[in-house]
Amino acid sequence: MKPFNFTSYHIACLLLSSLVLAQPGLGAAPLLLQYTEPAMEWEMEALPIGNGQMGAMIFGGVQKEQMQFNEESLWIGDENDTGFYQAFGDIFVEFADPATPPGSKVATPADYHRELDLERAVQTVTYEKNGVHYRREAFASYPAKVIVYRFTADKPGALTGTVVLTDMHKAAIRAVNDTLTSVGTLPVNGDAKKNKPGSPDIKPPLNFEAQVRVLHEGGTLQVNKDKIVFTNATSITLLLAAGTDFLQDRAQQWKGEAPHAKVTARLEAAAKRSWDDLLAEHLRDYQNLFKRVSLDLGTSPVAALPTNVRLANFKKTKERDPQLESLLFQFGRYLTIASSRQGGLPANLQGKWNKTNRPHWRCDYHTDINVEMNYWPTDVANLSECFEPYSDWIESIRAVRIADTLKTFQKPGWIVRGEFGLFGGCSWKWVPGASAWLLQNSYDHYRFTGDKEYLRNRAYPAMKEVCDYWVASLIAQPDGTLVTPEGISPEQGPVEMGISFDQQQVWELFNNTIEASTVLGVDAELRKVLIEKQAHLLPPKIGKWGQLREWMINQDDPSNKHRHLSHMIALFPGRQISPAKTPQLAEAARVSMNARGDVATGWSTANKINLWARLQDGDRAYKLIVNFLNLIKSPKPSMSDGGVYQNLLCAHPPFQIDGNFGYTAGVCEMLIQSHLDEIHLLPALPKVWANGSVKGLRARGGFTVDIEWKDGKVTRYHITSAEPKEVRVRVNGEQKTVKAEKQKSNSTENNHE
Ligand code: FUC
Repeated sequence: MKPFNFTSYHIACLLLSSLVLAQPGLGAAPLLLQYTEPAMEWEMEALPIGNGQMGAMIFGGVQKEQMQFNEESLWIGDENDTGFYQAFGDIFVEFADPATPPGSKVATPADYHRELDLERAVQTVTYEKNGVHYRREAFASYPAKVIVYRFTADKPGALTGTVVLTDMHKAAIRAVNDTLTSVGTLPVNGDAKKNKPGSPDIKPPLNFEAQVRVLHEGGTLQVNKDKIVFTNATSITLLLAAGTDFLQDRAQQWKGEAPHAKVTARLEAAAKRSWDDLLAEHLRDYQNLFKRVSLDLGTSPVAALPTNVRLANFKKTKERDPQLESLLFQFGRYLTIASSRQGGLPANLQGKWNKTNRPHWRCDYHTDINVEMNYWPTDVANLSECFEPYSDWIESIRAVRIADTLKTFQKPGWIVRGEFGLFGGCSWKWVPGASAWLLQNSYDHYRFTGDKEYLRNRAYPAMKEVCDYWVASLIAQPDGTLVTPEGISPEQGPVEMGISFDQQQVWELFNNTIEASTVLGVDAELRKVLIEKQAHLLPPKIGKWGQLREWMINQDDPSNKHRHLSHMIALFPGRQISPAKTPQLAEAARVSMNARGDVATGWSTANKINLWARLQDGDRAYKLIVNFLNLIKSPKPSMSDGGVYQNLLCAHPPFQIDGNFGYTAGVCEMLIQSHLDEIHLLPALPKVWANGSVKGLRARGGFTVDIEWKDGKVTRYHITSAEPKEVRVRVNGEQKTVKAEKQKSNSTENNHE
């Protein structure tokens, strides 16, 4: 480990921040991930930018910059098989070292600084070399659908080098004038042939294209074979656009317009605009979403230090770094905006970032917790627009799943396997309860937004289909109890009837569908059937050692430390079990959680934050936050000890983004809960968060909530909604009905003391 070289920048920051007492609201440092060295390693050190449609990981190398990039629809796979999310390519910018004055050593860069600013979604690298100050800035624009990367120097003509585009599928690279282009076709899916020899290609191959436009101020450009050389420029700006002919429409065989025209149009439009104009548009778009929520858990004297240093400090000393806790919370929101935007595809196992064509676990949409966890924070953290890609994707795959379920099980409705792809193809084991879990997210989105059209046209029809599967599949016991057919409790234990995971998923699904049909005033007959079935479902059981049973037959082993907690769905994200309504079952859940322990993979640690929050045990939830802030220094896969890398990406290990989203959801769950038809403020506040504030969180029923607290008690809260309406609030141990005021931009009235 190289000794950390304190630069003047850091000493100044340390002095400044040490003047600030660790009091909330005083001198909150900017939301920066910052480093004093380039990234050497993709997974643990490079920094992500994204606009939903594209993602990029940037290394910040001085002599040679690397930007690895993805386009969200570049998948192999089809309706038969999950396939794999693919890597697209890399852009390299190799600088020719300005002639080093004779006799002088080749200067290394001084004052190197690399940062990702979460408030602007801009990545910046600065350093000084041979008396010249260099600056790079990159962002991914959702409105312009391009990635923009500018390199500048404070000495005219200081930039000479080569721009290289590479392609991960060996597509030919063309260099013409100021543009590099890669064009190629993906095979449909090698796996379908392997898994189901002779299976027909359910869809035609995918065509893809990327273009990089090189703009420059000063100096010259020239083509050199398949590269572009820039000489004595004062600035260069790269514009990247990429696309495929994917169309999210099975009836069109998932095939839309060829990518060339739309990729070219994006670059042409962006090339006509100034850097300032593109940046201003990007900031307006991004900050409209990101700035809705602020979180202040206190300040840290070390907030100005490099992020990797802070993480290492924390791992060694366990000295609280409140601004690291809130930085990681906001990083989850940043990643949601960067990986899931309207008109695009949902965040997969790695969001939109993937460096290989055979990624871990296919970089797909695993259905037995991972893709669901990706969307746990979206509504509560006030990013409801970012849920749309998830909803669009579910809508697009229903027909594929219905056909496969009918063919395989001769049952109506639909279920899925554990591995799940873009086109509805799936692989690995069947997980019958998982399709209901996918739709728990879908219904919860309605509960937050109150959008009846979405409920009527999207969520409810899919929920009814999956209800059809379970009504046709439940097995009546002699005493009339309804149990689910043989299934697995993801991902361990025997195949059994009546496993808790399935029973709880069915209970939630029926409960939500009954509620939805009432809200919509439809399907009274179906509602009656579901009410009757729900009442006869095998309920959660308490076992011999006081635990919440995971199986109907198999005995739970108190020494079982499995990362999955599939029998806890009813506690979170479900609402069948709660301390308020089912105290005995909640206590049994606590016993099971204690038995499972606190060491787990990244996403499992994040899941446990949410579960302990639902048990209203803030100190225990915080213990898992401490565990999640565990700096992991190796991408070597581990099925037990997770945390985060120095770039704050979740380490399963390897990299898996669901833990980032699960962490953000968990912090929200500690501060506000609204699943039981009331808004509970600070339901799981740890002692260490004695003083703080949060603004802009959402509660089910369409409410926006601000909370301030001191010495562990709510001192002020403010609830607004689209239209003024009453709402039940639980605050400081007291239940009351208050009036939420109409949402205004800077409303200060109606603060409750
Ligand atoms: C499930 C989990 C694994 C991993 C994979 C993507 O199989 O059990 O830990 O997260 O999904």
